Formats: sequence, C-alpha cells, structure tokens
Amino acid sequence: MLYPIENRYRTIKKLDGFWHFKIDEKDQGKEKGWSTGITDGILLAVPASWNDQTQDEFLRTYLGSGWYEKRFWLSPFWKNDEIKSRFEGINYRAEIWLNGNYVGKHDGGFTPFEFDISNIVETEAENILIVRVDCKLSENTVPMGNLPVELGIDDDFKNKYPSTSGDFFPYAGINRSVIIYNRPRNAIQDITLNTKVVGEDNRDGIVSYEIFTSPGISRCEISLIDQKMNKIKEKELICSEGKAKGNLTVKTPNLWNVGHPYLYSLQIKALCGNNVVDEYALQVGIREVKVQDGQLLLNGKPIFLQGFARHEDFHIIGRGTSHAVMIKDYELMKWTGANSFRTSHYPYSTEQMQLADCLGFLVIDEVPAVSLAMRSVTEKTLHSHKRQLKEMIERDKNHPSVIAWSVANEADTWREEAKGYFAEIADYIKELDSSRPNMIVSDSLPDRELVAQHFDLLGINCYFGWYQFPGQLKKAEEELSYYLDSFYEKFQKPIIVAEFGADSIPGLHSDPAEMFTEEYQAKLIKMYDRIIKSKPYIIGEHIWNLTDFKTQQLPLRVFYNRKGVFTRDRQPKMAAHLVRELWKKNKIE
Ligand code: GCB
Repeated sequence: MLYPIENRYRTIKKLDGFWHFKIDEKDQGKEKGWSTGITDGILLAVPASWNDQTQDEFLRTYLGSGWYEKRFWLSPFWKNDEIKSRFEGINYRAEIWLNGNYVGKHDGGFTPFEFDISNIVETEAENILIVRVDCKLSENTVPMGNLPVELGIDDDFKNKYPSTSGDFFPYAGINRSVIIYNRPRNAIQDITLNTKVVGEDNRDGIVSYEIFTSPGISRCEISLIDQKMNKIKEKELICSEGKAKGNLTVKTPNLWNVGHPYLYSLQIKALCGNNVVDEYALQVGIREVKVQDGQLLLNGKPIFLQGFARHEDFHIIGRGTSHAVMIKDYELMKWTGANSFRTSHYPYSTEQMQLADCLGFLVIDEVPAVSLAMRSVTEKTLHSHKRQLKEMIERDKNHPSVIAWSVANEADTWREEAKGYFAEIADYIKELDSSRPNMIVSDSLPDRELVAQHFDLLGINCYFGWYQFPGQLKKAEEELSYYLDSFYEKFQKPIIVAEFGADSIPGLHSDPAEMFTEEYQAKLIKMYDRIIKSKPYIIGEHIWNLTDFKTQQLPLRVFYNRKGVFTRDRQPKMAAHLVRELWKKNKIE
C-alpha cells in the first residue's frame, strides 16, 4: 500500500475538517439506519480524538461506538480512474459505508487501511461517507482492555478509569486523516526497497527494489535522482505478472545518516506498450543497519542511541494528527541533542516517519502490544498482534529512519504462556523483514524473563529511584547497575535502556531533592546517564518521556503522567536543560 501522492496521474482529496458525529451508546445505529446518514449529530473536528473536544463529561471517557458523517464532491475528471478511500488511523474498530453501500471494516487503531470505492462513489452528485467507530477493547484486541482485575497485567495500575492496558489515555475516534485519491486503472501498486552499504570503508550503496503493478503494465522505467536533480542511475524493467525486481549499484553515494539525512528520489514510470500511464516517486535514504559483535551499526559504524520514548498526545486533539505539534516535538528533540526515539506504544502517523527521514532521526517502530496480559491472550489476540505487525511493516518498510521493530512493551514475559507466543511473533517478524533488527521491551526480572533470547536487541525499562526504592537514589544506582549486568550476563544481547525517568511537577523544588520536584527528576536522569554510559554492552538510552501526557484517572497520576522533561504544552523543565547539556557532544546540527 503506497502512501497517496499527487502528480499528473494521481490526485488526493483530504476530508479533514468538521464532520457530524453521534454517540451510539446502545449500539442501535445500524438498526436505526445511520449507515445511510445521521441526523442531529454534533460537529467534531477530524483528525482528532473525540474525547477532549467538547464540554460533554460523558464523551470525555466514552469508549463505545460513535458514528461520523462527511459529505463531499469529487471532480468528474476522476470518473475513469480507480478511486480509493484511505483511513490513516481510526481507534479502534471502524466500519465504513458510502452512499448507503457497505464498504468494509478494520480493527486496530494505528495503521492505515483503504478500500476501492470506484463503483460506488459519485462524480456527478454529492457523496455521503459514514464511519462507525467502536473503541471497546477486550482480551482479543491489541492493546487489550477491560480485563478482570485478577487476569490483567500484574502492576500497580490495576484500578484505573477507563480501564485499558497501558499508562496512556485510550483516545478514541478518527485520529488521523481520511483521504480519497485516484490513480490510473493500470497503476504502480507497491514498492519494497532495501538498501545496503558495501565495498571498502562502506562507501558504495546498493538499492534493491521490488515493484508491484497492475497486470496490464508491461514495463517500468526507473531513475534515481539526487538533490541537485541529476539522474544518477536509470534502468528499464520488464514487468512479468505484475512484478519487477532488481538492484541499482551506486558508487560513493551520499549515505543517509543522523545529522546528514540525504534523500534521493526513486522515480518510477509505468508503461502500457509505449505509453506512460502512471508515475510514483519515493524518497530513498541509502543506509544499512546491523547488529554485530554486540553493537548497533549504522553504515558500518557503531552508534549510541540517545533520545526519548514518546507519545502522540496534545491538548484538545488528544491523539489527533497536528503538523504543528509534530514539528514542535522534533524541534524539542533537536534542542536536547536527541538522535532517536521509540514510537511507544503504537505506530505513529506516517507524517511522523516522513519527518524522521527528512530530519535524520532513528526510529524504533513499535506495534500497539502494550502490557499484554499473557494469562488472558487468546488465538484472536495473537492474530491481531501479527496483523498489526504486518500492517506496520507494510506501511513503514521503506523509511530509512526506521532502524528496528519493537514487538511489545512490558508484556508479562515471565509467564509460561509468553514462551510459545513470543517465539511465534519473533519468527513471524523475521519473515516479514529480515533487514532490520527486532526487539522486545521488557520490565521483567532478569532471572524470570523467558522470551528475550528470541530478539536481536533487548529494550529494558527501569524505574529504580521511582517505583522501586522511591526517593533513594544511592540505593537505586546500585540496583540499576546490578539489574542491567544481570540481564546482559543472562542474554548476551545489546541492551537499550528503553525507559527511565521520574515524575516532576513544574515549579515544585526541594533541596535536598525529593520525589516529584524538578531537582529529583534531573538528578535521577543524570545518575542513569552515568551508569548507562559506563556499560559497554548498552547501545542506547531513551528517557521516559519527551513530554507530560494524559493518562487514565488513577491515584498514581496527578492529572497527567509527569515524566516529561517538557510539560504537555512543550515548555522545558529543569531536566530538559540538563539533558541538553549531557547530550550536546553528539548533537545533530
Ligand atoms: C512504563 C510504561 C509506560 C509508563 C511508564 C510510567 O514502564 O512502559 O507506558 O507510562 O512506565 O511512567 O509508569
């Protein structure tokens, strides 16, 4: 599935704006005929979560079903083309109707899906698009939700409202853009790229491509264009049964790297006979990622990841796409000197990945398998987990910024049930993409962890000085050191400290430092940075979190999770200044 673009053969129409919306608490919308149109709905903005847009207290925590309606016109110029409707991300379950016709459905809140609507969309009349969203989570969904307390994950967060897995508010609705686009009937359908750096001193590049087309396409012409618009490679390909594959060897290319995110453009023309009928251009960063001799190598050289685990979260829009907030978050990361982040705990929007490519950030891409309670997983959970991994990889496989796939965060991987489950997930992910390392993020005790051996990289979340040994940084330091060494001794895998941090309330100070003050957060981060950098087997540190973010309501949280080094409105706490100082040596300019 290629991201929709515009050129002389393709057009896109975004349906962002105001949509009509109606709550369907008793799930009666279908019987009442809302699939043909809804009356007396309220207006809501799309893309954005429904929870924080209004003054309605009920809607704030509502995770049932709701119906959206949008009316739109399409140009008659589209009528001979294939027309698709694409939904970038709807949390959690979506069902779609167009002009009264059932179009299809999708489960999973963070990956795109699309449908061919050529036969039912109008180009001479108004269209009525209806989207039913249902955010009820269960033992069969990923993430899970509403598990009985005794069968949920074993943590301190059992009693929370709403009761969903993970420590972040389960924002519901049409969180990302809805796009209608056209493409020729004979079209380029998908492209898979893989790049390698080879030769002496890792100076040459190989770009391998696999192009998938409609069966009617007989040939493709491809060219690789540099940033000065020079064509540095070109090739003619014969397509057989809708496929063409091969390699381009590029002598001493500008390699894509942190601080030097050089992007080429791979331009593809598809031909029927001698006529060009479709074109697609894809940005290509030539780079190679490898785990070798206990190190993470980017273009053959070891790299240390410094950065954050984050959330897509902002006032009013919840988990909705905002280009301005995205830019700001990248600005904050650059300001601190970060070179990487993890998409905790779900795939972020496509635009986030495009920015990471352009700005030269390294991304660990994570599927929404957060806090899986292994006693409660079913065949359906496993199936949904695998499907969402596949959808994430299909969407993000061509981004040079993506350096690893994370298959889960803090599942209870010390339970017997985890063994077979994660062995299967590890094999599956290698089948989907063997060009990048995979990883699991664990918070188990090293001697109880049962699945880490299946993965190339090991992410470890550590909260000594917070949940364990609260307020006791000396003791926390000893335990942290022992914990990390024990993990390494047992699994002999490169480790990323994937989360560490402390809550702080901006403006709260104390000396000596105590929990929840800005001083305590800064001191804890400084101590972790020192211990982490003293251990050669650690290949990265990601602070939890870049910014404060909204959670469910529970006694452990004061309105937000306050572990951000920036506040929710993106202002620095004392820790942000400290981190900027700690990381300035490796800062991206
Ligand atoms: C964790 C989780 C993260 C939480 C964080 C915390 O281990 O992975 O989702 O928000 O701890 O602050 O408790």
